[in-house]
Formats: sequence, structure tokens, C-alpha cells
Amino acid sequence: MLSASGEYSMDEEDFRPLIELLSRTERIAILTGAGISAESGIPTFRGEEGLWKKYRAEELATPSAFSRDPKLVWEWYNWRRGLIAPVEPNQGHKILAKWEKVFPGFCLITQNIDGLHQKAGSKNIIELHGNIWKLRCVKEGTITDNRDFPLKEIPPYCPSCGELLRPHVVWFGESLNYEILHRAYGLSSSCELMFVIGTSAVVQPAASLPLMAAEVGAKVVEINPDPTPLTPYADFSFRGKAGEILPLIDKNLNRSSGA
Ligand code: BJW
Repeated sequence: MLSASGEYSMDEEDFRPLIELLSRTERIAILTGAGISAESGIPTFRGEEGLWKKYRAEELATPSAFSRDPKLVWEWYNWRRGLIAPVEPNQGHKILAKWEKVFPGFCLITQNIDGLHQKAGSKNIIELHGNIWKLRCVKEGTITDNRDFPLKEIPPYCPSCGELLRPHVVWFGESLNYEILHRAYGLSSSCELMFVIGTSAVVQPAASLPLMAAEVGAKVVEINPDPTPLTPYADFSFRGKAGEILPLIDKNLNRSSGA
């Protein structure tokens, strides 16, 4: 929390108002971004160590990049699948998986495609930007699970029609799946409290979800080591790593509920 002196420090007192709020809150929405997986060793997109520092999004994460050079795009995704495959969920993912069982009106919306929330045990996940472990036929639209690393062929082709397969992810300039987005809108505009964890809050339409929640009177809790465009709208801003802040909140929750 930002102290009066402008320094960030965290003690149990900082969590008390949030813990009190949580004790009388039923509908909790969570929005996660790449930052929650950073402590598992997966690079984020923006910032000094981010993927977009080394790679150009326009050459790798757009439909036109894929039309131009599907092999290049697939080589990049194959490399990222290799980074993600051996990685384990961290404390942040695990606590969210636990909260799904603890809070009756809990929902998890993620921008991440890495599958780490599932690996941590979360069951009900709204994946806004798809999943790197799924492939989609560009002609038939069929989606298949595929965990091969390395991929058997680059680029891969559809066994049914012979057309190209693409990663089942949402690239810049592409619309998000209508049903998924509308579920996310519905949950955001009906929650009482939203945690926004590890996202730079710049990519639309995901970045609008917390604002939608705030508009209907929900409290917004941001967990991020750095400020974001959302920070001025957050009711609580915990400036730290998800894998450190979430366990602190969870510990205080347990204490106040006597668990
Ligand atoms: C920690 C931490 C720790 C570190 N603990 N935290 C102008 C205005 C408005 C919109 C647009 C515009 N021009 C174009 C658009 C649309 C565009 C967009 O929003 N662009 C903005 C960049 C301006 N959006 C789209 O194109 C979307 N589609 C769409 O809008 O359709 C309609 C439309 C089309 C065209 C024009 C207008 C409308 C689709 C977006 C798809 C995003 N796809 C990607 C790639 C997915 C596949 C893949 O992975 O390969 O999704 S891009 C990338 O960004 C990825 C992420 O999900 C997404 C968000 O990133 P995220 O998760 O926030 O990560 P970072 O790296 O940005 O931030 C990490 C944060 O974690 C940081 O804040 C750290 O501080 C923090 N952190 N360690 C907690 N331990």
C-alpha cells in the first residue's frame, strides 16, 4: 500500500479493510494477466523483460503476420510452448484455485493463454485470449487440444481437410469470441468486487472490464508491482507481486474466518 510518506510497505493493518469487505462480499470476479505467471518464469509482454521488447507484435501476433509467414509465427509459438510446458503454477495461481472453492460467487477471467490456472486446479475459467495448447483449423474452425513439444510439423496442418492449423489465441485486430466476451461483461457488471492481478490494463476489451465493475459500484483491487492506467480507479492498490500479496490476503482471510 502507498503510505503517507509515498513508500510502499505492507503489514496486516493494510489488509484489514479489504478482509472486512471480503467477509461480506459474495460475487467476486478476478481478472488476471501475464504478471500472475511471471513468478512461474513465463515472460510478460510489456516492460523491460517483456516479449514485445524483443519481438514485434505486428510480425508475430496478428492475422496478417500469420498469412504472410505461418512458419515464422508457428516457430515463435512453438518456442513459447517450450517455455511454458515445464512450468508450474505459483502461489498466486494456487490461491485463486482455492478461492474458487471458498467463495460461492467466484469467477476467474484471464487474458493468459498458458493454462497455468487450470494446472493449479481452477475449474471455471473464462479465457479471453484463448489457449496456447489448442490448435484451430483456419478452414473448418475445429479446435483440438495439442500438448506436443516440439510440434511434429511446423506449420501444422489439419488432419481432416489439410488446411493450416493456427494457435487458438486472439491476435491484435481480431475480435474476441462473442459468447466468452459477453460472459465476461456480464460477470464484471454484476460482481461486487473485482481483483485485477498482473495486467498492464492497456489491451482492450479486457482493460474495460474493471471499469465496468467500478461503474456498477464494485470495489476494484489491483495487485501489481507497477502502477497502471487502472490504478487511479482502484479502491485498493497493492503494489507487489501476486505470489506474495495473494498469500498475505489469504492468510488474513483464514484468520478472520477462524479457518
Ligand atoms: C506482475 C508481476 C507479478 C509483473 N505479480 N503483477 C486503440 C485504442 C483502443 C484499442 C485499440 C486501439 N488500437 C487497437 C486496439 C485494439 C487492441 C488493443 O487493445 N491494443 C492496445 C495495445 C492499444 N485490441 C485488440 O486488437 C483486441 N481485439 C479487439 O479489440 O477487437 C476489436 C478491434 C480490433 C481492432 C481495432 C479496434 C477494435 C484483441 C487483443 C488480443 C491481445 N492478444 C495478446 C496476444 C495473445 C496471444 C499470445 O499470447 O501470443 O494477448 S497481446 C498480449 O497482451 C496478450 C495479453 O493477454 C495481453 C494483455 O497483456 P497483459 O496480460 O496485461 O500483460 P503485460 O505484459 O502487458 O502486463 C503484465 C503486468 O504484470 C505488468 O503491469 C507488470 O507490472 C505486472 N507484473 N510481474 C503481479 N509477479
